[in-house]
Amino acid sequence: MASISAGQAVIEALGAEGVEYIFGLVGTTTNTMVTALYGRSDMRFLDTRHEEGAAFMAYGYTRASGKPAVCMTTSGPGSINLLTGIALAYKGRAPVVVIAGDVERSKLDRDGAQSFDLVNLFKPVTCLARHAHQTERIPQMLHDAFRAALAGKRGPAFINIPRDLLENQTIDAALARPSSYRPVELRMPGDSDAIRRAAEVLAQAQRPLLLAGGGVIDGEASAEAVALADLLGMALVPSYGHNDAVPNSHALFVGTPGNRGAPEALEAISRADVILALGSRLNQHTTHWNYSTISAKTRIIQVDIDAQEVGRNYAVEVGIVGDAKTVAQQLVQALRAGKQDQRAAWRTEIAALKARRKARLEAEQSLAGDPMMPQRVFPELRKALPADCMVTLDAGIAPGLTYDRLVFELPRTFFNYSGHGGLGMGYAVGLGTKLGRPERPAISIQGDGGFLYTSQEINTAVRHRIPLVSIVLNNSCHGAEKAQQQRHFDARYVGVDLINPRFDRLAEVYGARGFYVTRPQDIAETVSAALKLDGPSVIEIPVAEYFPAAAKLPGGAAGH
Ligand SMILES: Cc1ncc(C[n+]2csc(CCOP(=O)(O)OP(=O)(O)O)c2C)c(N)n1
Ligand SMILES: [Mg+2]
Repeated sequence: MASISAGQAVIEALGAEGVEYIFGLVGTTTNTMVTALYGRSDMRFLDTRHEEGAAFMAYGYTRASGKPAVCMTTSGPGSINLLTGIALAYKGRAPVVVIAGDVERSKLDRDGAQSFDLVNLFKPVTCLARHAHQTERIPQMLHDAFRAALAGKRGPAFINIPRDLLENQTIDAALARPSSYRPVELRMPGDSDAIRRAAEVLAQAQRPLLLAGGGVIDGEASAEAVALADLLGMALVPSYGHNDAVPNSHALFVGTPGNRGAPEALEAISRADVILALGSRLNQHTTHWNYSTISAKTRIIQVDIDAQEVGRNYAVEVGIVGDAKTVAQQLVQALRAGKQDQRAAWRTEIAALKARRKARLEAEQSLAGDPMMPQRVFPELRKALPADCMVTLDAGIAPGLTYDRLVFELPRTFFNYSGHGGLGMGYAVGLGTKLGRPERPAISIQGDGGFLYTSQEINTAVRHRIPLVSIVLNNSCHGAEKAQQQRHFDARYVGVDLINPRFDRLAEVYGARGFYVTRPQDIAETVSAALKLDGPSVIEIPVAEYFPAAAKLPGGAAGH
């Protein structure tokens, strides 16, 4: 058997997985691997200006494409800089495989230069975190990493490789097919008895509601969820953060719940007598984990690929372990056999909630103010964004208005902080989504606070020609926190007011296109023009401060 350099063997193993990009930043410990990419056209080192940007881009790439992503970074601080983004991938169920170079084995555990216990640092935010000890086992460890990253509800995996295992070392060149070391199709049906009991509960329901969670997106179950809702006249509500789980134009779609969502969706949830939580863990923002939104009398059927999630936050009437698509198909089949009630009264109620939401959002078109109220931006965005446009949100109060205001028709078009809550992820995650799905238009929406966290990645976007349209809603403050200080701390403002550069000019300095829009009537046209460019652009829109009436105390249910 021919031998190849160990660094090359790592790259070949990634090639066998169909990896297109390795997101990272160079360092001495990874040069054995990175240089093996020289001259390759099927795989590119996507070098960022900070490792955090690499982790965020990897997250965006895998969430948009559904394919695993890879990060490669060097020992100590280089890999530590990934942590925030990898924690996001952990919360967002994203298969990101991290390959970290480490100092040589003889220098480990001696407080040496750039030497830290990376495996233990990454353990709480990964599904697998391991240290390589033997050159020959490196391919096997990579297989373990991909298997762990893609199993169950998915997540990041971390492999730490001391540099002496790679330098001047060779390895057997034999390549394994992914299907030989990990399942490539994970379709797990629900237990037939549980399906029968769930179908009985659903058939008896008067006001059934389908809560479509992240498992509907990852399990590609949108069409099956809609078929089930159509069959039973179920209200369709995505769980918080997963607006793209079901088509928002559907007649039974109400809106997204949560503090940033539609009150009409919360009303639908509280009115439902049966909730089918499909691929949903009934997350905190959707439900508050109490009976303030969900009625204590409501019967809950929960479907999740991970048995650990079933019954975790609420007592369930029926718990089903299985993949969302297969279980939804099983339920449709079980229920088609019987005659289905059309639930005319419930359908009328759903239509009324929808109409109320529509009127509420349309009224925002007449909001006046200079600078404009941030809500005023959204009717204009609705005009400009194509149905397949991918939208990435940062944290912050103005970007958060998106949850209730933009329309999503296709899965894998909406990306946000996924329960991680880290400000500053929006821009680089948005860049990753565009690489993951280049045929779809992509925008990111962030505030002035969030944008400057990773704005240095405009340079990455320019160098790699990534045509992301980035919209900065500039209220010259950390608005979400200013709202808290105004409401709960007698407006004693500390650390919340900002003085910013002009973001459009910043973009131009980096070599990207910049736009500055002050009038609502210019927004749609500018966004449409920016979406036609073949390189990155930044659109700054000055907006007013906005203090929502319902801001909650820190540590309470409000989240941003
Ligand atoms: C990493 C991180 N640091 C701090 C916070 C707390 N935080 C949440 S929103 C916010 C302000 C966001 O400001 P900006 O991006 O300008 O958006 P705005 O709220 O003004 O619309 C801060 C500091 C956080 N969520 N994440
Ligand atoms: Mg702000």
